[in-house]
Amino acid sequence: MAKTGITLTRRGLGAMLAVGLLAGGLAGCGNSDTGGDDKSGGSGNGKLVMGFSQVGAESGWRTANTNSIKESATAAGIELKFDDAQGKQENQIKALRNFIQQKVDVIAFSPVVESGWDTVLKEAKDAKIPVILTDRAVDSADKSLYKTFIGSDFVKEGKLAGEWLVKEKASAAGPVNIVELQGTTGAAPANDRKKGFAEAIAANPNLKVVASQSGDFTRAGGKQVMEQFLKANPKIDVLFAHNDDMGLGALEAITAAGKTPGKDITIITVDAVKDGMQALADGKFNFIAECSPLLGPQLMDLAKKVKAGEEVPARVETEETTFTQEQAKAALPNRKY
Ligand code: GYE
Repeated sequence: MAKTGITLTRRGLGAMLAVGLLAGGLAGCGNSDTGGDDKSGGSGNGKLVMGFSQVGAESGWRTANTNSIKESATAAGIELKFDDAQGKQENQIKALRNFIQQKVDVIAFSPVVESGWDTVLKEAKDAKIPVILTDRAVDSADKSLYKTFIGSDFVKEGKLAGEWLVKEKASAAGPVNIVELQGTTGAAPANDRKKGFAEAIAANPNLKVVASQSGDFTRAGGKQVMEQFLKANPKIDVLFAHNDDMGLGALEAITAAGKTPGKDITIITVDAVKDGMQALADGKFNFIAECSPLLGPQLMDLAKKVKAGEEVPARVETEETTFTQEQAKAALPNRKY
């Protein structure tokens, strides 16, 4: 993915939140939180109207992301029509068509999978409604179908995870067997994290992925697939899970199989949500590559710029770091999500 654009900083988030709270509380929760029912375009009160289609509620990351978007919309004085697609692309397409019909000012969405968006994006373009991609990318060849993309570099996250493992297992004499819990099939973070990790571990021929399957980014999925991995593979040395939640689900399967997570099996995950950081601090995980869900403030800022016809960078990248067990212990008391 192109590396142009600016870096997201979290400066200003506190101030924006404070303004939002003073302005009358947080946006409500619920499946289809459609704000006003005005169908004639605009909010009728001068506010910018944003239609936002969320993937679902599959993980701690997603919950933090939804909260960030709702809180930042309130803080920025943006009317938010929020739709939860419950993990289904068809629901997202329906939601986008609804937003087009309602003539919202800006559409933002986090595409559940990468492919299959051209038709509906073209419909938005024809209706002159700008689209901002958040968190996950689409594979459309026509880049004019959306204004900008804000989110993380998932290939880099996979690479950071793999590079840590290469160092950790540098002195391993024999084969190191790795199992991989992939995210949702076809999702950008699943495709890209797999790719980055594979590229990094190629540096040590001892490191071998012996099984790789989707756990759909959920705890239940992670637990179930890890159970299968454990049954089918007598020697598992490492688990790479594409997010914390699948890693947390896998912990149960590993313990139930009589193994000690973090010792018998080295566990690497992505995200760094609170529960993941706790597992890392407790010695059950070994390493986390961070992925920030706090995209709301920057998204609202971009929406205002896009609406005003201002130029925006093609890609706005989030700031990320990595955590070892010691670093997780230090960071945990101040972890907000
Ligand atoms: O890592 C995972 C969530 O798209 C970056 O989706 C996001 C991913 C995140 O379900 O926990």
